[in-house]
Amino acid sequence: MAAKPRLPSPQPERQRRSTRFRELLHSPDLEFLLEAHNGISARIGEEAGFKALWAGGLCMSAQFGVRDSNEASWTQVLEMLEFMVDATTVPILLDGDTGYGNFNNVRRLVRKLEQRGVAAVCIEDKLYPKTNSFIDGDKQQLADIDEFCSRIKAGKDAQRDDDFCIITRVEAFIAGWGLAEALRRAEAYHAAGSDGILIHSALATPKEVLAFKREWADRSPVVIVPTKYYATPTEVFREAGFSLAIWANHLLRAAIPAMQECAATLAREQNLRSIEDRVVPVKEIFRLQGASELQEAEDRYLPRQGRDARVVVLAASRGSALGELTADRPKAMVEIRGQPLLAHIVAAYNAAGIKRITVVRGYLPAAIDLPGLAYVDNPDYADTGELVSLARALAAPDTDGGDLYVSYGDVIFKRYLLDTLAEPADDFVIVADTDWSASVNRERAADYVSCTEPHSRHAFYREIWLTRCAEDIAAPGRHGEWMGLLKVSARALPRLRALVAGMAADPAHRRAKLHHLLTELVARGEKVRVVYTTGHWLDVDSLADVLAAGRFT
Ligand code: SPV
Ligand code: MG
Repeated sequence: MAAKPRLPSPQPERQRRSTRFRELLHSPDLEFLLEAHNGISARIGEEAGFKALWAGGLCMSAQFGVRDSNEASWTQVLEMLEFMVDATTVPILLDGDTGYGNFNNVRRLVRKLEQRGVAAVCIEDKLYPKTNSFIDGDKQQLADIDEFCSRIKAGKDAQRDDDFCIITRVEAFIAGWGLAEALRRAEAYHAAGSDGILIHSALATPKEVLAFKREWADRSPVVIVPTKYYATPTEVFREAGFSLAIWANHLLRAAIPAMQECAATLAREQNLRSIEDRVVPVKEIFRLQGASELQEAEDRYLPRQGRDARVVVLAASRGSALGELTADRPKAMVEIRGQPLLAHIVAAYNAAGIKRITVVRGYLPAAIDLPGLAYVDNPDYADTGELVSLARALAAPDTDGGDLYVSYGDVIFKRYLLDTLAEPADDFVIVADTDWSASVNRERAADYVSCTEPHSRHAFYREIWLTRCAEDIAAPGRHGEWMGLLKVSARALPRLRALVAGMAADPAHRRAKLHHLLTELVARGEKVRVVYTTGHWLDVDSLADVLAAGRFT
């Protein structure tokens, strides 16, 4: 079963990782560390149940694509460790190579590791730059014992957390020296303050490490890396009393043939079919990254406006007054400044972070084909009004989820008007243009509003409510012109749906417009909040409007 996604440890850990590492080091049982070389492999290792991880130099340099010869700088290693620490909760033992220099480099390393939450470091008694132990091991030069002890002492003096461990790695067997040299070095490192000895061997049998452990006994914990003597039963290590066994490179070695095979197959077959069943679905990557935690956090922290909001754009009518311009396309697709009207409307919503948009089509539906939109058709557009189109849209699942914005397909507006609509938390909100005189002399009908009070500076702090919306409201009751923008809260959406469906089913409302709906809402006791603004919108009804829209900036 898939593990629960988890944010890299936002809660305080019960115990410091350094303390847990020290406990593992001193536990009477043989404990296991798995290699990890980046954040995702570290998380995979922890999920598999490893109580601690080995940030190995070989695999970390390999994942960077460089050699295990200090080609990656120690700060690059540190950067990667930070990701690994963030991706996990278990202690990480860094393979710190030789300590990246002398005593001074080691003490700075220790401080930095503590700051980044790394539990422990292992340093080996060779010279900088190091070479991997399995490459010409016997040609490798060991560090001077006293000089290496100065690295250990400086590291121990530098640590601020008493539980931070410095493991010292004895390379005497690797370099072709015998048991006596290994013991002499281990003794000196122990005296210098080392917390445990990693005894390394490149033999195919555990002969050397077992001989060391017999002589060393329990002076301090002993760590092994059985890469070459892999065939040895684990029971042998347990009986010998080793403290930690490190599986030092196996995640990367497992990944390499999988990647090689995948790459070769894709290069050969030039399609994904045969590979799909052999790779994890991308959702497994998301899980390992903790993507669902981020989604929950977005719900907690991000402003809701726009994220779940839906839009219905009513674009069913032809717009006959535009003549030839709408012979082959509906009005919503007439171009203004090189873009269909509808594209301007979509852009305004998108700019406000709203992307779930359903367009109701009627006249020449195939001509409305902008990408990324949902479409609902009203085939009866020619003898029905906007209310029926809205009813069709509200019956579609796309309009469910968050607040709903209703817009006309021939009204363009400045994006800030959406913020104006979004701000009040009321169930129904409309914007009304106080400069209604701009429409008075035009031939088309306008939707006027009558409100609880007219616009005035004194009304700035007061909430204004709709009392009626109609084409025939005369002055002085005419307080503004409705711009055709309506916001309905997610809470009120079921009520709107029921009302619209009921009205649309009534033949008396077959040609009803949206102002009928607004007036009906008020008649039913719903409060429709009115926000007064001035200008910054344009409805496109005539050729003169098309020209004016071209100048709309
Ligand atoms: C590593 O994993 O980087 C080690 C172990 O140091 S070994 O490769 O065996 O040297
Ligand atoms: Mg190494």
